[in-house]
Amino acid sequence: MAATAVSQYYLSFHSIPEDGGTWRRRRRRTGSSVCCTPPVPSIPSSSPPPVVGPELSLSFGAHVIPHPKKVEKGGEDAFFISSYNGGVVAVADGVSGWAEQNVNPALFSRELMSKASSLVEDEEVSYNPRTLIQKAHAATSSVGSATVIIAMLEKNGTLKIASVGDCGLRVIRKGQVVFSTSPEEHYFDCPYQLSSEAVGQTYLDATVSSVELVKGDTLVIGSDGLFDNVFDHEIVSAVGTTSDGVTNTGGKLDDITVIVGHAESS
Ligand SMILES: [Mn+2]
Repeated sequence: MAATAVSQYYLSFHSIPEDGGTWRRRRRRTGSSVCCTPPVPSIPSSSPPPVVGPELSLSFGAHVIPHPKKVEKGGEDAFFISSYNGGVVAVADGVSGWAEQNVNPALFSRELMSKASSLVEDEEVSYNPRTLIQKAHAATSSVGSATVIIAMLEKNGTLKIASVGDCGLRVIRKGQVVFSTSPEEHYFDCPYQLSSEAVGQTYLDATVSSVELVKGDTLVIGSDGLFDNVFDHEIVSAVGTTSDGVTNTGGKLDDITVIVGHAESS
């Protein structure tokens, strides 16, 4: 399947904070609290290194399962996929506490992804996902907040990742998770989030990482609705398996966005 340049936006729902605030509160199946001092990241070099050996690119497939109560609206997650360079993928998860203030929580995540997708080829972004977060956040005018992850593949195989909050990414190679992002949270169930308000985080709070992909690697990128409900070993066993799907009940009700990318020679 060829990588697609489409953008699609979906809506979701989170539990509403009792204090009327905008932090998301929810139950995590496997999580632990990670706190709290914002890192001081360095900005990676913006010059793409020369490609040695076969070029890599990502083919993507995406699936969204909205929160059962928000099926009609599609939920509050949003994502985009781009075939630019070796492939770009991003997921944002709108924070539902805004609904208490009569703000549609989907607007911020959807606009953030829309702006990011339009800035992918921006010269100043220059293959840097953290800069893409910076510019997309600055361009977003909707009221609200969202967690976000962006991954950009250079054709030499370097996957650059920037994440604010608890969306996640796994790299699976020969049946093993060889790379995993970690969620950023202020305290249990309170993830870092980009916001329209000064109280929120910025690109400076993003966790930045990179990983060298090889042909045949599989990426799994998703919102917390995926990683809170599915263990890594379950993701690994699902990858490469053709199935008509299994209906499960229980777990944490949330929007679930999952995007799977396959690294191929281009
Ligand atoms: Mn979520």
